[in-house]
Amino acid sequence: MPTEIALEPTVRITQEQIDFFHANGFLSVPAISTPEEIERLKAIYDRLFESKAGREEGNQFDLGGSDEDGKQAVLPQILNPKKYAPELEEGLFRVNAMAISKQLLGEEATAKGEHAIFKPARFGAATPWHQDNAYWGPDHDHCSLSVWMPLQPATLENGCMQFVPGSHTWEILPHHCINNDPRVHGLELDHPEKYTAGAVACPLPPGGATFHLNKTLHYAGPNRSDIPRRAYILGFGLAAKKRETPHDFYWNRQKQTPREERAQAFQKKISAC
Ligand SMILES: O=C(O)CCC(=O)C(=O)O
Repeated sequence: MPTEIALEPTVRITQEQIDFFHANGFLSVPAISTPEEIERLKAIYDRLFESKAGREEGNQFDLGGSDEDGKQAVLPQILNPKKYAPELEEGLFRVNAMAISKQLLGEEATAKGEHAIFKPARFGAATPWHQDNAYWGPDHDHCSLSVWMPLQPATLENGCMQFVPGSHTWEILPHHCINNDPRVHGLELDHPEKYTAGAVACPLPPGGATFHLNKTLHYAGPNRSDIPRRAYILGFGLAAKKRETPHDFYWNRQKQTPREERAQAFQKKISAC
């Protein structure tokens, strides 16, 4: 039997980059992968979206629209893509993302889930301004980050990431479902114009990555280009801490999404087997 050789990280960030991250709540790194790996990931990524992997389970859905069957999604998302393509477990991107996350958060940081957000050419919608923490359970405090890696150049035209420097130190701000439609899973910050004046855009080459904290305000524009915009996102974090008083994330209680209905129907189906 051949012995598998574990990949070693190929990137280490400097103290200056670590300080920048903690001062601003985000960091841009030019390469965590290789062109060969990006080509391999792109083929898997396209296969998963085209085959609607995870849809029945509620893990593939339209983050930005009402998510009806047969309607083209404006912001297709897959949660936990590696469940549908175990070959995604392997890769330098993952090893480098983890190593840099440990430099930023500490050695105790562990993997906290992953997802993929696709913006079809000339069609993909904006991902509105939000804080990731606004999606999560209200009874814990989190210290985590997301590693956002594009599989083609990420530009202002196709929807690169944009961040508000320093917003990671703010409270979790009020959000609502996109278009105030409770069928839409995606969240949008209330009155973004009040908070986003100093936003910074982070264009990247394929296989580069941005790192941002759980309260950093961020946005990615619509895809107005002729090429699809593919992003793969890995989460890392420390253990969440139970709060004495839970947050009131009323925006999540108002949701009634087809994604959740599919997830519940799927659970019922498998528990009946
Ligand atoms: O890919 C996008 O359009 C947005 C990604 C995002 O919001 C995130 O990674 O937290």
